[in-house]
Amino acid sequence: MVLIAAEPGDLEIDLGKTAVVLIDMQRDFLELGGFGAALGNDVSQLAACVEPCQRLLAAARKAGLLIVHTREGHLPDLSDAPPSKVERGAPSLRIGDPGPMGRILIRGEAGHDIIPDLYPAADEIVIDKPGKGAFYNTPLGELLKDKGIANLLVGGVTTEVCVNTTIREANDRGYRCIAVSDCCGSYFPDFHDMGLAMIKAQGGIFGWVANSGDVIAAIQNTTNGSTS
Ligand code: TIU
Repeated sequence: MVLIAAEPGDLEIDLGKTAVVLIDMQRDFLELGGFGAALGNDVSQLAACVEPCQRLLAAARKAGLLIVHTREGHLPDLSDAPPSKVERGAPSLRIGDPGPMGRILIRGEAGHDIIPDLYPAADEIVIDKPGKGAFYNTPLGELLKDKGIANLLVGGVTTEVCVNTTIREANDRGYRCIAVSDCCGSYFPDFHDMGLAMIKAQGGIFGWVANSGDVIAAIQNTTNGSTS
C-alpha cells in the first residue's frame, strides 16, 4: 500500500491493483495537421503535459505497473463513427478526410498513432476506442477486471473531454481514479482547470487529483514527493 498526496484528500492504494492509463496521446491531437488542429485548436497547448507523462511512464515501467494507452479513432469505412460525430461543426478537415498525416482520426494512419515521446512498449496495452470514453465499445473493462485492477492513474488529452469522460465511466464502474494533473492537457487552460476541479469537488465526486511529483514519489515509495 502507498499513500498518495491528493485532493480532496490523501489516498492509500495498492500499487499491485493500480494501472496507469494514458489517454489519446496521439499525433492527431498533439501535432499540426491532425484532428485537434482541424477543429480549430491551438495544439501547442498540449505540449506541456508530454514531459510529465514521460516521467510517470518511466516510473510506472520501473515499478512494473500495468500500463494502458488509448487511441481515439475509427475504422477506415467509418462504420464505427456515428454520422452525428462526423458531421459535427465546421472543421477544416472532417473525420476520414485526407490530411498531411493521413486520413483524419482513422486507425492505421500516421496521425492516429501515439506520439514518439510516449510510444507504447511492446508489452503495454493499447486500447482503440471509437468514443471519448475508454470503456465505450472497447475491451478495457474486461481487461482491467481480468488483471484485478481497482485504481487508475489517469493522464492524457484532453482534460475535459476524453480524460473526464473516461474517469466518469471508470468511477461508475467502481474504480478509484486519480487524475494526474500535470500529465493532463487541454486546448483551453480554463477547461483544464475546471475539468480537474469537477473531478475532486464534493468530496471527490468522480475521483482524486494529484500532481505527477507526488504520484511518482508514491510509486517509488519515497516520502519526499511534495514537489509542486
Ligand atoms: N476535442 C477534444 O478536446 N478532444 C477530443 O476530441 N478527444 C480527446 O479528448 N481525446
